[in-house]
Amino acid sequence: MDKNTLISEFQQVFSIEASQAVHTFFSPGRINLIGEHTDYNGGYVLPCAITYGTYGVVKRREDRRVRVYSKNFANIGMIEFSLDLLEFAAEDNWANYPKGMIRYIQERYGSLPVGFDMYVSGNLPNGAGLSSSASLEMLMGVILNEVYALGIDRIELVKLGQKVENDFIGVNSGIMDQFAVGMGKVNCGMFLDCQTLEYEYAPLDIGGHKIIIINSNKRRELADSKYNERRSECEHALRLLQRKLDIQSLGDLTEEEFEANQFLIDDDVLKRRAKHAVYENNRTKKALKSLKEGDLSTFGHLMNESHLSMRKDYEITGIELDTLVESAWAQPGTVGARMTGGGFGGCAIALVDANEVDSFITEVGEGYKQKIGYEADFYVASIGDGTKRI
Ligand code: GAF
Repeated sequence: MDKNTLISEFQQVFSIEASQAVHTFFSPGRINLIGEHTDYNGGYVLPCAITYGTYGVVKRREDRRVRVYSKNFANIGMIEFSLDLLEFAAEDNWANYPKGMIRYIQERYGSLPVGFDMYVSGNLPNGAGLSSSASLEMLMGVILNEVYALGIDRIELVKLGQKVENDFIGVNSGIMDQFAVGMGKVNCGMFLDCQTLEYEYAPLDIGGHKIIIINSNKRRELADSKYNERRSECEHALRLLQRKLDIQSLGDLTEEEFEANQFLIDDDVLKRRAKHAVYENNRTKKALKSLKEGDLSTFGHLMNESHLSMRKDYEITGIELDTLVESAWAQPGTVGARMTGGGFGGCAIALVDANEVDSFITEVGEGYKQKIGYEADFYVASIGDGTKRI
């Protein structure tokens, strides 16, 4: 998106003269290569930031008002509130994400001296599971940090973003999305230990391959409540295992330890949820190794196993994502494919030979339309940096 266009849209919406200085920022979305529903289980994830995301233009005000406007929610119009009254309000819709971030930053780092006007415009498909909400949270966090020179460490901002999601919005998500959005690095995956927050960047040497993002366009109905349900199922399974094992999280278990102790979980559903978490965690470690060794074929195989586990044991895929992924597997040139993100709709990703991308899109697209009745959208992913000033 062109910076000058963004600035002139901002000036128009807020009736601000062209001569006044403004600040512009970009915050990405994310895909997760592997390591799904492992973050809140104390495990590993391997996401990357993408070059689609959310742009923000900001100007400080002289009073304590905040006015925010999103081009993507133009129907909602301008939303206005005070720095001194930052409560969740359903009618404020998307603005609750920045509002929550302002609130927690003020609670921890002191009151901001003045409010601001902010124009937001994004090119991430909404509700597609590419973390448009984490993108907004981190956008707001980085803007406040830089425009008000607060000097907050980036990882602290990531944690505050998660707190907004958990405590302000009410989704018990882990830390992966805010971390990927805030810490992204061009052409790199991020291997993160969600228990210790130790991480390393893993260069994505995928040779003549592309990562294709496929949006199922299936609305993520009830996704938040089902997400919270999966999380509590894992916590329940953990408590049952802890009656005998000295572990902090499911992420502490090897596959063998799980198999030897799974009898402690006397419920089939809980057992399958825990099995996914344990096996997915170990797959993520193997995936990092294969990436480092340039062994894409093993990497692709792990992606496929990850999807199967989410279909069978975690039960979060659904007919739309299964149709996309199974059709992706059948295409020549596909190295691996899986759903990405929280599930219950949203996106899949596929690692595809660059020469086969066009036919991949045609074949998978047509098959999907025929079976599901509406279209999927395809994007060729570029892996970019985390939230930054532009
Ligand atoms: C969502 C959550 F926000 C993440 O924390 C993570 O749990 C993911 O689903 C599943 O891996 O994106």
